[in-house]
Amino acid sequence: SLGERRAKAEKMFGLMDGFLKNDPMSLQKDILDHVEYTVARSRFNFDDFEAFQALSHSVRDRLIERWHDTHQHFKKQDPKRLYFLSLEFLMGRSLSNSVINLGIRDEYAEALSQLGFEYEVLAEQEGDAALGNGGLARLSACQMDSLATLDYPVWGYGLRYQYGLFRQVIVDGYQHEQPDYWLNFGNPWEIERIQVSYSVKFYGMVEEKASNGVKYKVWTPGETVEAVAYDNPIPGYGTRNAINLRLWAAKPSGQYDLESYNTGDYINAIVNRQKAETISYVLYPDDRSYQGKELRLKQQYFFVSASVQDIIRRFKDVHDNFDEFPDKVAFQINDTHPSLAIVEVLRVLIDEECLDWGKAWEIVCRAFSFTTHTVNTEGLEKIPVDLLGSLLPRHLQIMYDINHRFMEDLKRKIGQDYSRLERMSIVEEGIVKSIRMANLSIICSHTVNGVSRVHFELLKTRLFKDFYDLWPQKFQYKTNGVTQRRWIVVSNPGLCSLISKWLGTEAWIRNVDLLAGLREHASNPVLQQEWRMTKTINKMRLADYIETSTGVKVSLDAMFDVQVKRIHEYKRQLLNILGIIYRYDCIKNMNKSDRKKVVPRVCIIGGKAAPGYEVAKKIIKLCHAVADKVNNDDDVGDLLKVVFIPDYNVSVAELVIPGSDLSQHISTVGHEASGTGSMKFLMNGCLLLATADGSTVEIIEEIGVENMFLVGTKLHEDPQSGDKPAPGVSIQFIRVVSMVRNGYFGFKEYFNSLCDSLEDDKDFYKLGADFSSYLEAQAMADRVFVNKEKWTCMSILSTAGSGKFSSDRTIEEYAKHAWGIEPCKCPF
Ligand code: GPV
Repeated sequence: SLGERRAKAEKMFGLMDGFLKNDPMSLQKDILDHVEYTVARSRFNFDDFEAFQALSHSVRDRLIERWHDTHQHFKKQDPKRLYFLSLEFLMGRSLSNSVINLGIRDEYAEALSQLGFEYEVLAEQEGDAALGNGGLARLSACQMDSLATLDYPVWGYGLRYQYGLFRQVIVDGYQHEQPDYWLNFGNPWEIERIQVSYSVKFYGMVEEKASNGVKYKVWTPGETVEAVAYDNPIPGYGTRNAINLRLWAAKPSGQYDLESYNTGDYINAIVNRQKAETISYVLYPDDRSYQGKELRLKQQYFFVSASVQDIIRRFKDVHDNFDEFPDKVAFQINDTHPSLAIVEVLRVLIDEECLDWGKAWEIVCRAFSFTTHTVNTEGLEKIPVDLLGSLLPRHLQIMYDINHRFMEDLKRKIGQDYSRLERMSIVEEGIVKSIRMANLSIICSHTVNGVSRVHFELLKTRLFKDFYDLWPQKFQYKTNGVTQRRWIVVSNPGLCSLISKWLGTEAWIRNVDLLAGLREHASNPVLQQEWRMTKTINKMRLADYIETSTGVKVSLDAMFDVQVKRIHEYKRQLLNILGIIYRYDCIKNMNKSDRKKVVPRVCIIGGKAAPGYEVAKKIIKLCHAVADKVNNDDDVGDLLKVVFIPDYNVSVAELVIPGSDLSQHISTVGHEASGTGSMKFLMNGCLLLATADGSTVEIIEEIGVENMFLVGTKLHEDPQSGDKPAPGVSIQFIRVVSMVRNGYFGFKEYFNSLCDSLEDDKDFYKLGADFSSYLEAQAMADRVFVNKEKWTCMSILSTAGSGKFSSDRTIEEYAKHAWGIEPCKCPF
């Protein structure tokens, strides 16, 4: 029997004395075994890539061991679990993160060096897992790291795209997109679970039937696709816990369409069947723009349906009714992308589990928590009713049912205020009748979360005011955070040991508030000296990378001034470039002795533009046009260099952030929900030049405005809010724009529309209004940079004040105030 076999297995396991061993000798043996049996190379002859593969497999074994134990433990304890649903996870590389979280980096490094390999060289062999676009997707990845580290019983769910975010290639200064077929060389970090699979239904029709006078709905699908699970262990730091990120891949269904086989067209029948796989092929690269594409909706439902089936199956393994469901299951939906999960749970409970509406509704409303990441209505997802009705006919009915009940209820509460009723409806009437996924998510969730304090204020007063007035208790915010494990320990080992040395402990890696202890040493010349040394080493690495990726040689004495993030008009990379043009123009107009006083700069910009976002692509081209002119001007030399780093991604960020002196976060006030890049720079002791937007407002509170360079008006003085007219546009602004317009950097026609968008009345993102203040902040940065003691002190205080911006803090807040989950720590 199964019981007997288990008892026997346990006894044998006892004899094998437990876990894999982590001393360098055992690690060496493991690596060589994987060279021979997994990679199938000779143990006397293998290259760096093969060594990387074997190394990864040996790490994977250790991950799997912990991951098994963690799941055994969760199963035994049966705590309330969190299910974190996101269509995007930007994980980047896994090797270094894993060995650090497992606490065996040094052991591996030693084992490898005895085999004649260098750990760092092998780590560089790994490609990025780029299953996401930008901030939203990297936030999920940081939060998974914190969830594992803090021992929470969690499952992450997502899609296993075969093509991640496109690779950006620059040709003649223009962006080109290339496919990222990231699975080409295998992926040692996933575990394929062919036996874990579910059927997902699409299209077809819904009929009403009745038995014994009870009416019910039957959905007969027109297409069925199989979802297969790929599990990705996520190790915590300083704990045995390793949680699971389950990603779904589409496979042709096991149910054959006999008809097409019988017609004799065997080949075509196979080809058609195979098309099912396209659902999970490719990540949509347009961050925050929704075009109502059928394939995107299919992806959303595919991932949601498989996840919900898996979650309900797990619940039913130990429960025979749904009374306890909301006490055992918490759903987190990352923006509205997974919000079909709400409707899917309702559908399963009503149509398949035969609960009545009232009971099902109560369960759903207690289970879901929703986080929104946007500040304006254009950022909200809408799905055309026609599309929904054809792909998911039963779900559309349920959405109408929810809306009907909600509208009736609302009328009783607020009376005949039709314009408010219209605004709050799930259904948007108009040329294209659509479903407002945010309204659906708010109505059906117990918690609506913002991602920073000012974002929360905007939600209450603008974006979701109608809903806030109705249900103030639903609205909360948890300021975003990032994980110090990836963004200091993995990517900046020099700073990591320096911090530990001065704090006298490594405890800050799990308890980041301890970084505040650096404050008392901020002016200590010994620490300052070591701090600068660490920065210089990181700048050398970055300078090498810049030279290999762009061909530009940069001076280490220059201030490395960095803006890296997705290219968006509201993020104002254009403001940065206009500032660079101003600086260039100033240098050109100086005499030789004045030039000696210029603080040398390397201006670094990086980021991808959505393939269809024309303006963003022009901004990239302008950056290159300016770089061409400036970098080849002998008058300028090392005083100013401009570089565009191609293909910005997580692993490039890990190199760029530690090596920068200054970083820019200059979105138009009121447009960045939070911003998380700033937090990574802050932790790494880079000074911020930023507008008081999103989470920067909270960063200022933590480090003090005197420790950064603030640009522009504060949010409460925002001219848009009515109390002050916009300040006039400066003469400098007019001059730099006209230089572009007149073809000073070439491509006159091409840049025309960019210049037009900066005209007074069209300058929606207020570049003109903020230009003077931007230049002042930049001038201030120059003045401080030459004062090494002051700059270093500010840098140390930046790191010291970054504690609040750890995703550990964010996750604790979610656990307490939104999810109601407790840690469930696996014994060592
Ligand atoms: I909506 N964000 C993103 O990366 N993609 C999106 O589609 C949407 C939002 C970002 C916000 O722009 C950032 O301000 C925020 O820090 C980040 O999400 C994480 O919350």
